[in-house]
Amino acid sequence: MTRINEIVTLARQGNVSVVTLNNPPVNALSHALREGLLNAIAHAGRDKESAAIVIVCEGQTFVAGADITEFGKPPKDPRINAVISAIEESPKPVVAAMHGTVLGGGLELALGCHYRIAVPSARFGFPEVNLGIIPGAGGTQRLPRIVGVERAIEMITSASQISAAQAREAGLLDEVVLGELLAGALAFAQKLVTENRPLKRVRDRDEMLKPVRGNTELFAKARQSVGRKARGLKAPLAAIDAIEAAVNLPFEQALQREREIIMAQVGSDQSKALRYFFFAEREAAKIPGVDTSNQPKVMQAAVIGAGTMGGGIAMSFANAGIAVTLIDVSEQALEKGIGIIQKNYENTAKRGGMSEADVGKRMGLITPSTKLADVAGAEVIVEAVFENTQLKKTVFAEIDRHAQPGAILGTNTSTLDIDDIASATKRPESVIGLHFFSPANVMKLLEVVRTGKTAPAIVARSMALGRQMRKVPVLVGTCDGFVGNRILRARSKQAEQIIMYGGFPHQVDGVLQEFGFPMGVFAMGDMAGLDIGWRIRQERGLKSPVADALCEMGRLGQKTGAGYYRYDPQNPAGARTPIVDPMVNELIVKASNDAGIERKEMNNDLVRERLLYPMINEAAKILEEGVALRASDIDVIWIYGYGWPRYRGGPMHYADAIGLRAVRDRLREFEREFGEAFKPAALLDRLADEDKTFAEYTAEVKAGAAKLESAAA
Ligand code: T1G
Repeated sequence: MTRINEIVTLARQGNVSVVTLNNPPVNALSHALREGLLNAIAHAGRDKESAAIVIVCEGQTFVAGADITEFGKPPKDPRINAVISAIEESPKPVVAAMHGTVLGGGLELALGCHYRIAVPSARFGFPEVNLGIIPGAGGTQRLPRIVGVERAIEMITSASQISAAQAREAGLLDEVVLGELLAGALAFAQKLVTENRPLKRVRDRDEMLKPVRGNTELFAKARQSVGRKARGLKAPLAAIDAIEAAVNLPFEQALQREREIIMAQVGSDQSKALRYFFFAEREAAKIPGVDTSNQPKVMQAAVIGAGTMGGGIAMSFANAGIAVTLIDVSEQALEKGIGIIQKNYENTAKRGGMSEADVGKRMGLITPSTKLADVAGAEVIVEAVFENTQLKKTVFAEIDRHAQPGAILGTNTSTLDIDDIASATKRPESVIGLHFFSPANVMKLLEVVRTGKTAPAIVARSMALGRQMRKVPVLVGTCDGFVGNRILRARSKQAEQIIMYGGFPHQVDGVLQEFGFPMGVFAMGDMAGLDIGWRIRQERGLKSPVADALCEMGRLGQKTGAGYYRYDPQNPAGARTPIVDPMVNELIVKASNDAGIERKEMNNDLVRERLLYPMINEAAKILEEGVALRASDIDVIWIYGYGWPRYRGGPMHYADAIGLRAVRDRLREFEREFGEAFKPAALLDRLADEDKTFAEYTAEVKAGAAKLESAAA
């Protein structure tokens, strides 16, 4: 065996050279890997005893793409394309032997090989658009030559993965290896040599392109449907440009076109934001001083309350293969809750999202009960009863009596004081907020809310449980509204102010949708039901002139056919599509007059800044209070829980991109004109004065914590 460099080795077994890549954790195509691979191919090429070459990887996966940490830095030779050309031009057949998740540059590398084989569990895909770029090493050129243009467009613009069986069926794989991968690869390579099989260069294939050459309609249609789904993300449309070039231009020219497109994208705001988010999402799982990785898997859970949230949470447990007891003291409510769960699963099966057998299996994991004592066998209990402190305390006192020692006692409250709820037990250190988002079986975000008393072990197990449930758990501290809702409240307050001072609901919602949110504030209020906010305002003695007036008129939103907007079941654009109602705008103008407010027209930029800057300001307060560990955690919460467009990175990344001084100065202008509510947070002021970013502040805090930790060690 020859060690080419620290992560690439070369060995020969009989007359087959084996190049082994070992760049943990995901064999990313770093500079060292590219260099090592290129040298290994050259080395094997010169070896007279070698008649074929196999490329295989150590670790969890074959190459999972380019090294994202190298983006934005000066590129180093050899580039990926040079390595792939060397493989493609090899006088000996090169076989990619794959396992794990073969993604992006990894799949491009395989497409540069003459043959591709994999184990049955391997998965294949081009996730580049999730990073705001297109495949940049020939993926848009070679993939359509094998799987066809339409399938290539679908795979690259959706970033979806396909299985080994699907890849075999699509012609992407020459063989699925049932036994040990390397042994299968050696036998396959041997066969190529013995049968003197041709060196199939993908770039030479044209049979899948010829039929669509010049077919502009196909691409126009693709742009239309992809454009609709992309909602402002640019990369999927750019990918269609590159694939169209593959069809209509000579290979090298089209490859150059692909290169030009990706080089322009790498420096784009969208790609910077998406790459930031890629690492932010992974960082959120890491809690200083708490080991969340080696935690035991949860086998048995219990959920209390079979309402909308309780039912969705029980489904999330079952979807992750965790047995769950769904408890509701009311037999009727339990029956209704179980019925809704069954219906949800059956609807998913009808849409082909799961098999009938899966429906049975998931339902089999959910055990209904009316007895609170049945929490006894659960390692985690999630209380999801009506949002009332006294009721929750009664439930927690009961849970405390029956739950096993060490059980996680979770509450799904979104507004109430968790310390107060925990005080109803003798083990407040076991109590934690597990704040799911509606619909809980769909939404990925899980706000894990620790109190001052929550034990680190409960935090660690709750974070691990979140990942086991295939959620994105983010750890936050307690405060009114935690992180997500507290920032949401800042935006909702401004939205109400804007319509009182000159704007209208459709303008506010239009600005947010233009920005990339799936839905605006007022349309979302109508969807959730305006009575929820109305009840909370009445409980807290708060007023909202327009919203209160609408509720008093019975306009509670979609469920009553009218709220801020009107809804028409016959509407060709859809029964849930908001229709602007002049009556509501009149009501708003009257409310302003009654409040003695002089209305002024507002342009969209002003509306956008008045909605988003107070959010950033509230987030800065959350950060300085330590309720969020990192600025990036706030971004993960808003992207996974509140529809902030991923390609804008989240409110904190967005603020850093604008510049904190500009945000702070604008807030000061608003403070002078609209009052104290816009007063910049102390942290925002400091960072603006020091010309720093929230990301730098987070790095400072992290370094400070590490220093303390090592001093304590
Ligand atoms: N580059 C650098 N680091 C990476 C990485 C990558 N491509 N992929 C993962 N990591 C790090 C990650 O930050 C984490 O680090 C650790 O590996 C484990 O990741 C030319 C230009 C492969 C499915 O987009 O989707 O190729 O937090 O926690 O859940 O056309 O990682 O431990 O310090 O996610 O087992 C295209 C991205 C690149 C794939 C594994 N490829 N990765 O999931 O582990 S662009 C991607 C993933 C490209 C070409 C273009 C997942 C995974 P840390 P993890 P996992």
